[in-house]
Amino acid sequence: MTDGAREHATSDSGVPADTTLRLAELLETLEDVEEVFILTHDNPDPDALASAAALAVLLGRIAGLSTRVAFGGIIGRAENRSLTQEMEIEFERMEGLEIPPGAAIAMVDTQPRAGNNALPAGRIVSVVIDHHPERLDTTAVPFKDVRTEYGASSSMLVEYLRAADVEPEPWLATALFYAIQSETMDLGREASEADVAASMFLYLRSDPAAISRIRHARVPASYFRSVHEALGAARKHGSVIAVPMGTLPYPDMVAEVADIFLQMKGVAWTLASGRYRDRLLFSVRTWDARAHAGILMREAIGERGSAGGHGTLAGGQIDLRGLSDEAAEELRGSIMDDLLRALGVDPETSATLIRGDDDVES
Ligand SMILES: [Mn+2]
Repeated sequence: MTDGAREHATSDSGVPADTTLRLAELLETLEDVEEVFILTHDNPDPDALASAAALAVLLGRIAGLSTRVAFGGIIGRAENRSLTQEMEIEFERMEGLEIPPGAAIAMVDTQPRAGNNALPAGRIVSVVIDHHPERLDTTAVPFKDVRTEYGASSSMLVEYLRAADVEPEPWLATALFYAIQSETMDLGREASEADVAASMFLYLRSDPAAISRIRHARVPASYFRSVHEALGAARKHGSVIAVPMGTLPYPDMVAEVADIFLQMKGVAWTLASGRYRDRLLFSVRTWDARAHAGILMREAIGERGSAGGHGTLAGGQIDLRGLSDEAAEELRGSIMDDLLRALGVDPETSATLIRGDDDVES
């Protein structure tokens, strides 16, 4: 093999050729910066946590930059709490936190003004690395890498690590691997070849026992209370299941509920809603790979709140401050009905899930 051929083989091993260029651009953007404040979305999921950590490790190792990683909201889901316990990085909560005026801000798995992050108004963002559709406010960001064809932001970060020759330690490989699997339903949902390549690379470097501890994390009793409530509240409208929940133990529960019912035979879509503190939360899931769940959610929520997502999964939220409980309940009902109508089913015609009429099919 000639030197040239070897060079080509190395640069071609699962990392797009332009990653080196992107990496150089990223470093150039942060050239005169000493501290980078990495912000991800509220109530972060594994993809948000792992990609934020990966960016911190990358910038620390190749540019000697000091970094801080933060998020708004809380980490609720048991698997995600267990994940952070396996990670050797400190996550800070944005509540009561001020971003140092001199720090550059990098956002991962979210974008400025996406409505799902705690970016203070008026703060300029230097870096965006994300796989959600590009937002208007991202246009002005000096370094933006938005790739909607990727199933996970974590897969993008893996390419940066590989291009920079930064070998991820087992805890980081574990976090990134788990993030990609959880975000893509084990590479079955909106996963690209890049997500598969990143997973292969990571699995060899991960700690399988840690992955097991995360996947099989113990859940609190409140989880079962919520599942019990959800089973009773679920209504089946043809192939759509709608689950109006009351108060949630933590914000992610609304997505967990939507996931649970998607497992049911004959179900194409699931919608769940519930309340956490002063927020009304919505979650939608579908098996339809050609669907536009993000657009569906954004249209249903409209100006009343914020929403976003991908083709097959999306979320939305509305600030309930100033609304009475009755008004909040009415608002929730009308948005759930709008979502059902948008999916072509009648909100008025439904069956309960437990002891329903159509649960006898094999
Ligand atoms: Mn993501």
